Amino acid sequence: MSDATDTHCPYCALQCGMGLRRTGDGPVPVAVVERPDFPVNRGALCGKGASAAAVLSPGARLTTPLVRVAGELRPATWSEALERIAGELSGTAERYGRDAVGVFGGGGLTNEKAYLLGKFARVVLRTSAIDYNGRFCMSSAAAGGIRAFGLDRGLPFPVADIPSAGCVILVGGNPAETMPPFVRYLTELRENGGRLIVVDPRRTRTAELADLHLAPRPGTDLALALGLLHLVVAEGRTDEEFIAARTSGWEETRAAAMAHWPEHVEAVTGVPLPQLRDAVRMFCDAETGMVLTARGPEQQAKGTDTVSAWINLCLATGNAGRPYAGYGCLTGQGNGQGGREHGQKADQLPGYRKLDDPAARAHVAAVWGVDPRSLPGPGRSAYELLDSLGREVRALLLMGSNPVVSAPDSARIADRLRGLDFLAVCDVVLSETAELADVVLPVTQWAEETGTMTNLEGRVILRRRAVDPPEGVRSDLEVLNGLAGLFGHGEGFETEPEKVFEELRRASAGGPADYAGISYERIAAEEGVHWPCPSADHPGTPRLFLDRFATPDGRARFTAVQHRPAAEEPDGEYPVRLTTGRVLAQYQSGAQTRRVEALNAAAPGAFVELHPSLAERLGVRDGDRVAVVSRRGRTVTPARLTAAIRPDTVFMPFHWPGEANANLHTNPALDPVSRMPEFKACAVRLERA
Ligand SMILES: Nc1nc2c(c(=O)[nH]1)N[C@H]1C(S)=C(S)[C@@H](COP(=O)(O)OP(=O)(O)OC[C@H]3O[C@@H](n4cnc5c(=O)[nH]c(N)nc54)[C@H](O)[C@@H]3O)O[C@H]1N2
Ligand SMILES: Nc1nc2c(c(=O)[nH]1)N[C@H]1C(S)=C(S)[C@@H](COP(=O)(O)OP(=O)(O)OC[C@H]3O[C@@H](n4cnc5c(=O)[nH]c(N)nc54)[C@H](O)[C@@H]3O)O[C@H]1N2
Ligand code: SF4
Ligand SMILES: [Mo]
Repeated sequence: MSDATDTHCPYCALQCGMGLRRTGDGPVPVAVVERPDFPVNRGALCGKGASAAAVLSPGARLTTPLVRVAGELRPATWSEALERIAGELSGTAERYGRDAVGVFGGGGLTNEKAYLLGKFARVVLRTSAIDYNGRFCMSSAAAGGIRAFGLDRGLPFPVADIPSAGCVILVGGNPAETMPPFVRYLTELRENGGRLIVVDPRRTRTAELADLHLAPRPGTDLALALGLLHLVVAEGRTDEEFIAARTSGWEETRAAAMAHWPEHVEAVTGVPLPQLRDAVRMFCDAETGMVLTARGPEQQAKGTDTVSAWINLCLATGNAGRPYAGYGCLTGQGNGQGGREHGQKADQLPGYRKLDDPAARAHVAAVWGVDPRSLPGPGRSAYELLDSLGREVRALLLMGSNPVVSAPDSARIADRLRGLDFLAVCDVVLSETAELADVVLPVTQWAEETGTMTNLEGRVILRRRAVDPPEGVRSDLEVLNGLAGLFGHGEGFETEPEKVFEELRRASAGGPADYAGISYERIAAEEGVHWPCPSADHPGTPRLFLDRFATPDGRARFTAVQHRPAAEEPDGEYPVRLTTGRVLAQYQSGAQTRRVEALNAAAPGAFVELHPSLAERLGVRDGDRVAVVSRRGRTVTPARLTAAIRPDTVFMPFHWPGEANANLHTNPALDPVSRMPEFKACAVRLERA
């Protein structure tokens, strides 16, 4: 037995198991140690997880509330800070109406926090203006999944199933940098004789592992998937028995794909026709196939249709609803999955219920002890909420996001935040968004508190408190309890995570994401429990859809989709495509990881990645500072030359604020269904700086 506390990483959706051992009285109170028994990562951690304890040190984090006085953030007591927030939020509601008070959450929050934040918005503030950063993450996959299967769970199978598939197509994901311990499932797949196809405009470290790498232009995945489906039909490789028995809508989808000629697809995507044919053969020759999407195809203004097109390919080839086959999305944030199930999304109630469904409202209102008619209706999506700040929404409570760095068209959003009458931010560090706040509340972090997270497999896991938080810091649950109390709602806002979870179980009971049978004890005993799990004697559901899909008739639905260009295509003035994403050693807006020395040494700052042939035309050498100019902004960063990227495309990571922030360029064109912004495709011009 080790003396370490079993818990999980504070960062991404793999939620790697790790141990925390107390180290005594140094500035960092615990050391991260291996936890080889946890099945998902089997002991492996990436550098971010291994160094996560550094953010616990007092030098890195906030330890006292801050209140803006005469233009400056100054230390304050908890009661001053909480009273100021409650006073401003209620004053705003009185002056402008309840919907003028907004709430913005995060997919990194535990299930308990996400649940209580949604309840706070609906029961205490009674505002419809709540959404969260998960909208920027996997919302297109969620929308596509619901449209086809009637249910959205990132992966419908455990990651350990992946090596048993015959062929995996990974579309726009770079787990070698974004989920390193996951890569072993891809290498095991190949060791077992399975094939791997990677679709990415860059030859990433992940693409290096593949049997076949397709490098489309950013924003053309929908055309690519339609082209593959055309070839599947043309070569007679559809699974007619499966289509007849378990799907609906094939004829329209078939017709749409047949109207989509492979030669046209080659021209639109830039992927040579022989490679399209190879991909179809590899996928159809395999006994079972999986398609996994990540942010590449999803973060587009047509992300939902793009996901549907890839799901159509799975359905047409019989690759769904049976073992070692199917469509899945690699969820991103630590609780990207659970965060979208328990009510911080604009249209949602706990258990993945819909806010506009009378039965759902009645069930949740009964658990909350309120009149269903008192619950507000659905509100605006994340970007639309942020864009309304200072106009419709005049005061905002923000918990677990840093939109000054991570929102599309970030200069505009920073202006909107500055235009607010009042901004309160709960964070562990003084993020770029917290710097703009009127009140900043310092909260506990992962090692200092207990709570559940739901990983990319729909596995509900338990993070355990391993150390006491420093003096002066409170948990998000305590913050919500304190604020609710000031609004006269002393009851119903528990501060004990397990009590909140018990209430969440009841609120989710009978909903699509049913947690009723999951308890802290079971999670500990079983290394996590997969939802849906409706009762204590139910084993949980690692694999979905084996008997039926979650649609009313049990059949998976095809959706006929058409390709369309990116919202902003290159032209004479802005001739180059910009796409954005991640590097190994930084996480998201960098609020946490930019405070870790070892990670900054590995990834010290922003850059723009471009092909040597484009660089030559511009007269730019490796390391030169270049200006990237778009319709929305201008950034200056060092050039990084690599033949691994398409010559017509440049790539910027988005982890850094200020003059190099990639989101100064990104286009907030929204997907009509998921309201996802187009992070992965806009048009720019490069100049020597
Ligand atoms: N190191 C690190 N790991 C992380 C995170 C982090 O910030 N840093 N964040 C976590 C979160 S929240 C998320 S959502 C995941 C994201 O995980 P990923 O989706 O793997 O990450 P990205 O880098 O955003 O995008 C993946 C790939 O999409 C490619 N791409 C760009 N445009 C297109 C396109 O139009 N089509 C296709 N097919 N591909 C395209 C990029 O070149 C990139 O290699 O990572 C999680 N893990
Ligand atoms: N250009 C471009 N932009 C992107 C993307 C892209 O691919 N390209 N990807 C998008 C995606 S997928 C995502 S998920 C978003 C993420 O972008 P953000 O929402 O900005 O995510 P983080 O940087 O993780 O911000 C989380 C903040 O919450 C704090 N925090 C962490 N844990 C807690 C907690 O328990 N409680 C509280 N109160 N605070 C906490 C952290 O310190 C940090 O300041 O970025 C999006 N933006
Ligand atoms: S892969 Fe994700 S969960 Fe695992 S250690 Fe790295 S950041 Fe943490
Ligand atoms: Mo994400």
